[in-house]
This record gives sequence, structure tokens and C-alpha cells, in this order.
Amino acid sequence: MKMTFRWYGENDCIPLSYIKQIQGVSGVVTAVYDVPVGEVWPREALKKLKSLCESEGLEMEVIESIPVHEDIKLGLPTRDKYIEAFKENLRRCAEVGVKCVCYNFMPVFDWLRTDLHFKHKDGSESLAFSESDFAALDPKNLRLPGWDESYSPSELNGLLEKYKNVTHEKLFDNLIYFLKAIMPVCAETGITMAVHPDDPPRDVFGLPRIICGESGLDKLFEAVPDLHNGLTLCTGSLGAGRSNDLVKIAAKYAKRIHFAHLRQLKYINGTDFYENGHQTRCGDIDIRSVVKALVENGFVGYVRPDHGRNVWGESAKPGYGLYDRAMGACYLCGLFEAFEGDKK
Ligand code: DNO
Repeated sequence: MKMTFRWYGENDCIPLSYIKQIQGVSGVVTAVYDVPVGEVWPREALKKLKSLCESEGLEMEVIESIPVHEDIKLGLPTRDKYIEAFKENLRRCAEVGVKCVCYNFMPVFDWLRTDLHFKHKDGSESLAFSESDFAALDPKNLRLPGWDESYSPSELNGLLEKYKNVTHEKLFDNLIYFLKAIMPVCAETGITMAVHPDDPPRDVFGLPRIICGESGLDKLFEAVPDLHNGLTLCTGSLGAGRSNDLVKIAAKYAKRIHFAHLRQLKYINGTDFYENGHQTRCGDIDIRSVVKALVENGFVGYVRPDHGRNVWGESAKPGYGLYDRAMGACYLCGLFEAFEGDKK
């Protein structure tokens, strides 16, 4: 296991010089953020990120994410051009030592929470989700961190329209088409692909979602058995679907889990939840058993603490403050140390 920490590049309010002080963290997870989706990342941009990391003694072996152009998800004739660009990005990432690439296949929107500043009794803040607030959302008037904000309202409308005929089956076929096209580049460069589960793991705003749980994953790995085709085990995303058995998924796919996002959710009722500190006692995700299942079943991938609370008065990007994620990294390192030690 290698413990990593997400870093949003030079615009991140958390400097690399702080990240390197979190003991146990060997590298960062980052991306080139200022190139439009579907275009090739300049080599200089990657080299610069790499040298910034190296100068602080941190590795840069994981990219999150290379975004997948909507034409690929839609299966439009233009997809081949965007797939070629994706392949070129993989090669360029490999040139600077990247070993794992996280991506998602969610149409139009990325992850979704309804409250970015949920107040905890102890004064900390976190992200939260409420089913009734969700039902009241208008997808055309939404702004959330993590979402592609480059669409104008009319572009967004047009895009939503294009998805009207895209069924789950079609979306799945388009994912397989994409993966089969890039697998040879993965074999050539050694890069592993780690699909990020849909969050929440179900359809939203009438858009299909397919990476929602065990059955979707079974289908995905059956269709493309190549081990370069793997998973980002995101406990917060899969855990937002109450029927998902995370310990079972961790054990079943441990060797295909190239990247793990470990985080906590605490349910308030059957559907609504808030995110919390990483410890098992802090929520409904059995983080301890997930780590145990990973270790016992041969997981050798990258890990990062995921969304944390904002604590001690810090004002950071929701979910991506320093302190609670640093505490999470230390907690997770402790769990891995214990279970990996037992194995030896
Ligand atoms: C949320 C993240 C996601 C993730 C992408 C991967 O905090 O886990 O935004 O980076 O879905 O493509």
C-alpha cells in the first residue's frame, strides 16, 4: 500500500510543503486542471507538476482524473478522436512516472452532495446529502465543486438532451468500447485504470449511471478482464448506496483495486447522511473491515484519505481541507500497519 494525498496543483490552498509533513504519505494525487476536457495535456505542465512534487520529496504516481469527454460516453462518431487524445495523455503521464489513472464514466455531472457546509455539534463542517433537498435541485442551475463548470446553460441543456436516447446498456457499451481501445496503451505503459464509482450510485436527473455496485462491477470486469482495467474503491460513493456490501466488494476485487478512497458516512435516517472523520466509530462505513479485507486479499494499490471535515477554523475547499484528511491518513496508516503486520 502507498498512502497518498490529493493535491489540486499550485492553486490548492494546501502547499506540498505541508503535505510532506504528514508522516506515512509518500506521494500526491493530482492532475492538469487548466486544459479543456478532450485535449492533450502539455508535457511541460506534467513535468512542472512532477518537479514540484519531487522538490518536496513526494511522488506523483497517481492522476485523478483524466476526464473522459462526453462524446465518448455518448458514443458519438467523434469519440475516436477523443480516445486518441486520452491515449496520448496516458503516454505522457507514463513519461513522468505515473502508474495509475483514476477516471469516471458519469454522464455530465460528477459527485453530488446537497450541503457543502453541514454543521456538526463540535463546530466542524462537512458535506452532507438530503434526499428532499436533492429532489428540489434543478440540474440546470447547479454549482458544486468537482463539477465541470465550463458549460453555459444552453450547452448544458443541449448535452442533457443528447443523453435522452442513451440507455444504461448503451452507456455500458460505450465504456467497454473506450476501455478496449485504451488497454493496449495501458499494457505498453504499465498504467492501471481505476474507474471511480458513481456518486450517488444511481441515476440522477434522468441520466443513466452504471458503476453503482457489485453487479455493475462484475459486468465491467467480465467484459474487459485485463487487470489494467480496475477500480477506485471509493467507500463514500459506493456507501451512498445502502445495499452495497463494501467489505465484500473490497475482498472480491482486492487485486483489481488499484486505488482506494477511504472515507466515512453517517446516516441520519434511511437516505440522508453527512460525511465524518475517517475512524470506523465515526459512521456507518466499517473502514476497519474494509482495510482488513483489502490487505487479506492481496491489495497492493494506492490509498488516499478522502473527503474530510473542515476543522480548527480552516476554510478550505469543501471536503479537501488539510487537518481532517491528515488525521485520516494517519488513522488509515495505522490500520494498514496492523493488518499488513499480521500478514507477515
Ligand atoms: C470527489 C472525487 C471525485 C473523483 C472523480 C474521479 O471528491 O472523489 O470528484 O475525483 O469522480 O473521476
